Amino acid sequence: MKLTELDSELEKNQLAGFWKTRVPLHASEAPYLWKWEELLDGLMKASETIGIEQAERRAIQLVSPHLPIKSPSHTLQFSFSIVNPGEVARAHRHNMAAIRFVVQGKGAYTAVDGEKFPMAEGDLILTPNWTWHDHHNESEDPIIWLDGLDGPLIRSLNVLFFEEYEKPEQPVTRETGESLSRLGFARAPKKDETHLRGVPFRYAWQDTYKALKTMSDSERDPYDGTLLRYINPATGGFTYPTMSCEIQLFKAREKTRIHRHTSTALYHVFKGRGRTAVGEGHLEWKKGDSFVVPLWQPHSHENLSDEEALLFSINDRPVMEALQLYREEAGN
Ligand code: GTQ
Ligand code: FE2
Repeated sequence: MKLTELDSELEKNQLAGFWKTRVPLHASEAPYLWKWEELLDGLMKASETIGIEQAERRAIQLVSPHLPIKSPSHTLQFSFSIVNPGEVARAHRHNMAAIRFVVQGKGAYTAVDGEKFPMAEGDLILTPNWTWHDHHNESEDPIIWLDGLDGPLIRSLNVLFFEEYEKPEQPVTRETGESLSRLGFARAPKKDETHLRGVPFRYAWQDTYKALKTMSDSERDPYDGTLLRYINPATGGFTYPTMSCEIQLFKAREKTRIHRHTSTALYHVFKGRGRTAVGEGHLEWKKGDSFVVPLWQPHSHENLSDEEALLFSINDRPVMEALQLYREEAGN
């Protein structure tokens, strides 16, 4: 029998000979940077054009020109939301895990599973997978925050579920600050399985910044400067099983060494200006910009100013570690 005959016979029976197949290997992905000015312009126009009742969320997402999906990476996404004074973004839940990192404004709150979490610049608020959440702006000015989600990963697993709450707002059933009292201090680890998913929580900027400043004198990573992970306060592990949130500080003119790893990271510049070398090229960044460092691309960071620089980021390292796929290598 001829090989071509065999192949066509197999094809008719929904089969394929492995001799024909070349399994596609990892293809290197291109980095990309989104500038703050264009994004802010889009947000201002959206806040005039789109009513909050019209859009489930008034958010603008980052889209990589190098991917087949509308996303900045194949696992994680960034979008930016603007909520005007008096507006309520109605309650819903989904099994994408989400985070809010407040970029501009104050006097708003997100309600998560019955607790109000105040939002001001630099605060990080967690809404784990399947928790009810609605957003409120009680201040006189618009508020802008960064949404980080594991959406592309959840969609690629075809396991995305979504529910709208029966009313625009969920009832508040807990004291503000309750989660901090219950979880935010050292105590015996919880046995409760639901905590493995992550917990509703707020990391206040004041505390984050104090911790970073204290660390920066003593503990510095050669590849990441002074880096802080926002840990799940119930388990001491990653923020979520699908996503780690981190913030890092680079001192004036600090330059890191090159490495690469199998996790993908999305960055947002919270303060300062600098340059991240990725692969053959580099991304030059300043406050408000966002960028992606795709997996396995050698990269290093440099603070180009005489003041400190701060990068907030999310990455999919927890997934890579859980699947025994995490690998890291030093560069030259
Ligand atoms: O605020 O609940 O940017 O569910 C994307 C999906 C924001 C949100 C986004 C969401 C939200
Ligand atoms: Fe949501």
